[in-house]
Amino acid sequence: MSFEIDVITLFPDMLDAITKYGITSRASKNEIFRLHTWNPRHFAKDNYRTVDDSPYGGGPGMVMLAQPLDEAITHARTRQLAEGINETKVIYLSPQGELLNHEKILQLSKLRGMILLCGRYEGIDERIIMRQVDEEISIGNYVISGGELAAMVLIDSIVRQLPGALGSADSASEDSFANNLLEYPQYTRPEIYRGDAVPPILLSGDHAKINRWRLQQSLGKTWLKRPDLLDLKYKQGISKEEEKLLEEFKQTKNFRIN
Ligand code: 4FV
Repeated sequence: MSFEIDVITLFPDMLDAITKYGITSRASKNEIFRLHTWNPRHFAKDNYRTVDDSPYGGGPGMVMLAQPLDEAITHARTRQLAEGINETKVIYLSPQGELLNHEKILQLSKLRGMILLCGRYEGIDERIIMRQVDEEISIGNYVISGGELAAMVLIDSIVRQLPGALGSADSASEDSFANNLLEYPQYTRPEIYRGDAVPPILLSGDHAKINRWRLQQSLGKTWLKRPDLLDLKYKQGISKEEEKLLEEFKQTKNFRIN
């Protein structure tokens, strides 16, 4: 059963970045998910196939017209229903949306399908949000030129959670945000690079010690770089072992700092 994704966009070719490259391309070829795009311009009524107009009340820029979007979304719903998906979600990517995070991605990955609405210009007619949109999601508190890049961030992060999408080789990084810790440092050949050596513990073959070191590094890096995540970690619950490892790390750090 494929995860069905329909994307409403004026630039369908942008989605090639998902279907033609890397892990998402392989998952698409293996039908772990299926992507369909709908261009609102194909539903525009006039000869110029107009999809935007100036905002009522004045102001800069243009706003996307309701009708072409409404029809594109309706066609996407019809396709998903034909695939047996009765419960789809229409998600509008916008700066007004809920900030995307790992928890949200896990929740959405449990759906059977979703319809992603990509805005352009200043945004879309509010009546489409009222009539058709179930959720608004933002990838960050900044403005980009269109919803397509945000939609692809969402698709990529969800597809990685789908069974069979990740081969064993590329599974590790999943757990980091799963337990609110940053990833441990990674090293590969050569052992010495321009005078910098790989931490000897990683060459020891002692996997218990290596995992302990990696956990300590994840805790330490999170303490240094993302104390906000560490707060979530404490709320989620931190083990005695983890507390001890972090204290040890802080000692070495403080020792080095002073
Ligand atoms: C955005 C974000 C975003 C707003 C106007 C597209 C732009 C333009 N989408 N997370 N941040 N969208 O900036 O999702 O239409």
